[in-house]
Amino acid sequence: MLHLIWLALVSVATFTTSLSIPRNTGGCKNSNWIPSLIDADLEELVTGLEKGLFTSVDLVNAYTARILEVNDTLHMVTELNPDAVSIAAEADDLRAEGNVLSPLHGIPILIKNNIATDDEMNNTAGSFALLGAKVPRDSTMAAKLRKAGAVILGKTNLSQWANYRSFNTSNGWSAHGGQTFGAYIPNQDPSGSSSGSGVSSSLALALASLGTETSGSILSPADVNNLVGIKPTVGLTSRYLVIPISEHQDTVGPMARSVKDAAYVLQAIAGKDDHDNYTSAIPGPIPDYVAACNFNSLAGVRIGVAANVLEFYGEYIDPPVMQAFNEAVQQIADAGATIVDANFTAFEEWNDDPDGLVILNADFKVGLANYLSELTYNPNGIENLHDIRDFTHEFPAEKWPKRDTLIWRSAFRQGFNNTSPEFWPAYQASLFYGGEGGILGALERTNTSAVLLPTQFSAGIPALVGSPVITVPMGFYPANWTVEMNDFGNLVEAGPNIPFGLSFMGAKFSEADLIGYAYAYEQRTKHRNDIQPYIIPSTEITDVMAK
Ligand SMILES: *[C@@H]1O[C@H](CO)[C@@H](O)[C@H](O)[C@H]1NC(C)=O
Ligand SMILES: *[C@@H]1O[C@H](CO)[C@@H](O)[C@H](O)[C@H]1NC(C)=O
Ligand SMILES: *[C@@H]1O[C@H](CO)[C@@H](O)[C@H](O)[C@H]1NC(C)=O
Ligand SMILES: *[C@@H]1O[C@H](CO)[C@@H](O)[C@H](O)[C@H]1NC(C)=O
Ligand SMILES: *[C@@H]1O[C@H](CO)[C@@H](O)[C@H](O)[C@H]1NC(C)=O
Ligand SMILES: *[C@@H]1O[C@H](CO)[C@@H](O)[C@H](O)[C@H]1NC(C)=O
Ligand SMILES: *[C@@H]1O[C@H](CO)[C@@H](O)[C@H](O)[C@H]1NC(C)=O
Ligand SMILES: CC(=O)N[C@H]1CO[C@H](CO)[C@@H](O)[C@@H]1O
Ligand SMILES: CC(=O)N[C@H]1CO[C@H](CO)[C@@H](O)[C@@H]1O
Repeated sequence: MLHLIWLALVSVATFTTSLSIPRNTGGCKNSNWIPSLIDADLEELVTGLEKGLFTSVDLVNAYTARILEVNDTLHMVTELNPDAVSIAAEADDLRAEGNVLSPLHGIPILIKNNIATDDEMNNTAGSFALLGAKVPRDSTMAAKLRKAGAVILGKTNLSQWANYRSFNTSNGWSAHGGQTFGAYIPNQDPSGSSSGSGVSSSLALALASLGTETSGSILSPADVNNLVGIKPTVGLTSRYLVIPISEHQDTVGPMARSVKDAAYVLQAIAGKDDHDNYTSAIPGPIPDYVAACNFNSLAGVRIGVAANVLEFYGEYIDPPVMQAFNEAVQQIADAGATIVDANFTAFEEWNDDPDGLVILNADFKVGLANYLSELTYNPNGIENLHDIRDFTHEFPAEKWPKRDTLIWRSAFRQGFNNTSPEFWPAYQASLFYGGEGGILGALERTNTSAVLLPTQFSAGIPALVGSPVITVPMGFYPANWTVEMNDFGNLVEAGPNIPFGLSFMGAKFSEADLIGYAYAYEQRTKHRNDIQPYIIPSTEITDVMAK
């Protein structure tokens, strides 16, 4: 098993048949058809709401019951929003008056527990240090969801501090939320750091969820939880009042069961924000991401394969992944695309560079202090990384030293932060590996519109330049695949039935194009339907409807 440790501890995982549950195929929908939640897409829910077949309150109650069915096993949601039912009732009232704010109106969404809300819910990044802290207002992400009429149903568990704490821990573990597990094999490594968002979306515990990514934290949990994940261009979605790792690399994006649902969510959250000046780089109006979902969008397009990255990993690429990838490339060619090599010319150089954490270390110290300075109530008086380290070492539930804080030590040992002159050359090197020597150079030189890789290899390079990536389910590990544990020894990292995805990497702000290609591939393959989780909540909308 190849262990890829990007900044967001990506672990590779794994499949097979298991139970075969009948799925809604879309056939025989009579006019009062109520979809099964694991299969329901946004448009089906909206149809049901419009026809009055069920209400947003019903949706909140159904999804909540589903969460409670599996929370003891999977620990994917850390807090439910105590106001969710009343928010849904308001959405129902507005709809009854003909006032529908957006396609997400009245639709429950879960958000990662590093995206702040100005309500009863805590925003902790999984640390007890921030339990009870208050923010001055909603994060821009939460505000945009509310403005779209969505119901923020709860907060999802994550790898603590978005995985920026320990070199030896487990994906999906936080002191405050416990250990999240994936649903495709018992004790599955959910990957991270948007672990709870991944598990929750896959089991339809909400329509979709928001995750955050610094390097792999949306893509990797989407990969192993059988999901579509969109890692947007840094700056397309505001990070205001999101607990940061790196202003240069952090981004917030949707994790959903289909490309179109993810597109709807991205539509609601993308856009400029005075509180995050990286959003000022957005070129022009936000495109119509939903309209970009076009079955024919691969026709006549040049698509690259980062062949030298595949060669670099060589025998470490698991045969089921390589086989599925080769099939995917063929299907994309069959859909009308021209396939060419689009190599990342500095890939080996990047891999050999020992300075992998310099940018993040530098950004984290400053960004974290900025976030903490925004708090209007700070119960433990935590102002900076030193305070957090001290708190973590002294507070038993933080499980130190079993869960180490060695990433922070590396940040302290690096004497400078992102305001110092030393930062600049390191940042330029990083931009070179990701840009000219990475994805941006590859796109430019080969005149391609997107570059493909198996998702487990796709996060690191685009992270360096903040360029977008979309992952779509591509396959799963077979029944005879050997079970392997993670290094920490508590999670099944590889084994039968574990899904994996295909990534489309593009130029900055090319999300609409990537969504088109991803949709064209998804609609031709529908690999999400190939496998079932071993645990599926059973509550459906009809179970909670007032009789
Ligand atoms: C937030 O944390 C506080 C302190 O532990 C707790 O009392 C409160 O119930 C939490 N909020 C929610 C919505 O769980
Ligand atoms: C945002 O502000 C920072 C600090 O003032 C600056 O370094 C950066 O270039 C700005 N970014 C954009 C996209 O304007
Ligand atoms: C790049 O590819 C597009 C088709 O995707 C084509 O129309 C265009 O002429 C090509 N440009 C160059 C410089 O080859
Ligand atoms: C890309 O890399 C592969 C593997 O190293 C190599 O065989 C191929 O020739 C390269 N393609 C181009 C166009 O340079
Ligand atoms: C960043 O570094 C500068 C220069 O060394 C220092 O003055 C500043 O306090 C540091 N900021 C943080 C948040 O550590
Ligand atoms: C697993 O099964 C596949 C065919 O289904 C076979 O090609 C492969 O050799 C088997 N692997 C092991 C480790 O038994
Ligand atoms: C990681 O932690 C586990 C559990 O504490 C331990 O068994 C293992 O030896 C550690 N690995 C390393 C490389 O420190
Ligand atoms: C925190 C929380 O909501 N936990 C719930 C998990 O599910 C069980 C039922 O199985 C509830 O009793 C817990 O309250
Ligand atoms: C809401 C919820 O499910 N919270 C759970 C998170 O995980 C811990 C254990 O790790 C449970 O005790 C909580 O109930």
